[in-house]
Amino acid sequence: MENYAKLWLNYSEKKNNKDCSALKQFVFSGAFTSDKIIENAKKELLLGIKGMLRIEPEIAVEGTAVDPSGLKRELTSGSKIADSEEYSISINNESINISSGSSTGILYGVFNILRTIACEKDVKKEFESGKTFRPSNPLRMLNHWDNMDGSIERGYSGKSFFYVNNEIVIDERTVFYARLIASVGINAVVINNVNVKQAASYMITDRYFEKLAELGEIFAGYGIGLYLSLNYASTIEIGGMDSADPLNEGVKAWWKEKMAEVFAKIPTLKGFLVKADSEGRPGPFTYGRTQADGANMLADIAKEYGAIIIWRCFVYNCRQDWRDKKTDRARAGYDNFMPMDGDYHDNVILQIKNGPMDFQIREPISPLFGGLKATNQMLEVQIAQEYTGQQIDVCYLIPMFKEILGFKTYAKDTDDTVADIISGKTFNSRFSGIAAVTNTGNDFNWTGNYLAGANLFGFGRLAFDTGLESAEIAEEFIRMTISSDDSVVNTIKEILLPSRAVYEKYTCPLGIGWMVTPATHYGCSVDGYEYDRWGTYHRADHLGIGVDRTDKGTGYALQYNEPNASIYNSPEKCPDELVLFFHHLPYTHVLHSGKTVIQHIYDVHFEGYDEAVKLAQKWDTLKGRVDDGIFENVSERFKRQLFNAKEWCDQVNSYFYRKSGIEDEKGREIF
Ligand code: GCV
Repeated sequence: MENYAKLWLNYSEKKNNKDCSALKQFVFSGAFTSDKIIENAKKELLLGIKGMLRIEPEIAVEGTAVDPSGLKRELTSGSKIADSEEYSISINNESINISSGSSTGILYGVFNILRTIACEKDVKKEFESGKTFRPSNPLRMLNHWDNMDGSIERGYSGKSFFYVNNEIVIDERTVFYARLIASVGINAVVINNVNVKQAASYMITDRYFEKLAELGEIFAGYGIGLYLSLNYASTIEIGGMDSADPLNEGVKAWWKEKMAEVFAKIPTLKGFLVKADSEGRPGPFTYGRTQADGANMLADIAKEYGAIIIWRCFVYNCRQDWRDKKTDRARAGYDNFMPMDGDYHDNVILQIKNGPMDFQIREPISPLFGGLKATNQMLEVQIAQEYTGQQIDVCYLIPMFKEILGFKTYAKDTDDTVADIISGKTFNSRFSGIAAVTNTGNDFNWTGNYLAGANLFGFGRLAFDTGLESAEIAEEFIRMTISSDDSVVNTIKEILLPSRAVYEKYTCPLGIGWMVTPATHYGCSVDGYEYDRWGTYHRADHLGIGVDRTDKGTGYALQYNEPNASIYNSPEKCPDELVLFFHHLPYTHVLHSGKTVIQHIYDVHFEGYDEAVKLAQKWDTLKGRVDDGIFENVSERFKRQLFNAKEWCDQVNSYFYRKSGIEDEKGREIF
């Protein structure tokens, strides 16, 4: 018996699939080489069909050409990763044909068919007239913040399954993980924390090469590229030099030699992720150089190996003085990265967090999306629920990601959205995509709360096809992972779909985040970050609340393209859900909703708690209708969520009642 749940790859028998006659013969065809990926695709198809339909299919493989590795080909010939991953499924005379220009496309076709069966849809009907699928985003990546001592920074589901005591562990779970994430379309994974310290700095030395090569092969067998987070100051920390200046010839020579060694020893390695000049990490600023200088130096050397440098834009002053109202952390990404737009070399991708602060449940979209016009860009979201309930509180994040992707950036004159930019469409960029800080660990169910699995599943599905709806994705997850009983499916959907809005209600009114316990980031502490150095303030006094980020304040609102800049700059035009992010307003200010700011704060906190109670009650109705282990796991989390929601409700309401002295119109109990 495995020590992990098989989640959506459980392949349990599907009794409702009546007509299976078309599912006995499969043909894999197209311009691909028959390689490890094809072998894995065949294995998966056999396993899935046998498990779900109790029949043994025949599989014919008709690959016709060479399929060199995607990234390398893209760097040398200008072709696109997403083109090669496209695949089609059709049915001819009782046989199902999956065709693609790459073996990865074939594997995705197999997972598509297995998903169709697992969701008990009629395969014949689905593919009768033939369908083609093309990933929306070239790079669909997971970022692990796993440390080599086995801990996970912001991990809420146990320890790392990659590392124990500074050693890399490779076992059955590793292979299952590769299958699990490939099945939802993930094609890239960074396996170590962006804060690269201690043993992790030695990943690029022969201490770890052998294991990394083995791990890279496993991932490559499922079309997944291996990436490492890099210590920017490696020249100093492991090279014994006294500089990490990107323009220093000695530093460049060290990296040249290092990368030659690393790529020779880990042939499947596709590139590096770098957090520099951020939260105490070293970077080019130390030497008076720009972020572009740092990224380009590494990228120029990595290019020879068909590799890319993903450079994070999370660069801000984390030693701020709360008394200083001019310095604004929200401005930092744009201020630090915009001036060099066009200077980043073509195998550099800037990885940009969805909001200008840090993964709050509600933030505006980073103005770098729409600002940058000549730079490869990638969106970074967080499915690890650091600020969104820590996999205790249920919070299905896909509706939030849909909003982010759909945001109109006005990057050109058209309606270009974030999705258009990161897919490569707006600027015809060569490298782009989406990354999520992942929510997995070695807990039996991988994600702590079983329902948090919907975020892992959903992130992959959405990254592959940004057109999918949140409800569709939730339904697939539930049917494949928990139950195919229609009434169970509907009940769980009714829990997942509103859960983000519920969480926002009891934690983050009108876009004012950060009223959270410092350091751990779980639980309410209204003033926890108010007099701290992190640049995260609500600025509440007895008259009002909010941060003035308009032209009269920090000027952040003006970093957006029009018409967004004018909308955010005006308290009348700014959408309610962000109004306190952009404006300092009196408690008596009347919102678009017709409520005052203070009444809104009271109402959403009471509602948020009440709605959380209703979600928990819905879950209670599933006793005996879902697996006992799943039922107990989620029930236990709901108990903690209700305690948390009640604390948030009472603390926030009491705090603002005491500050403002204004009574709740509805006379509810405030302390
Ligand atoms: C990996 C926030 C988190 C840190 C994280 C950092 C980042 O500050 O609290 O744990 O570090 O973001 O994204 O680099």
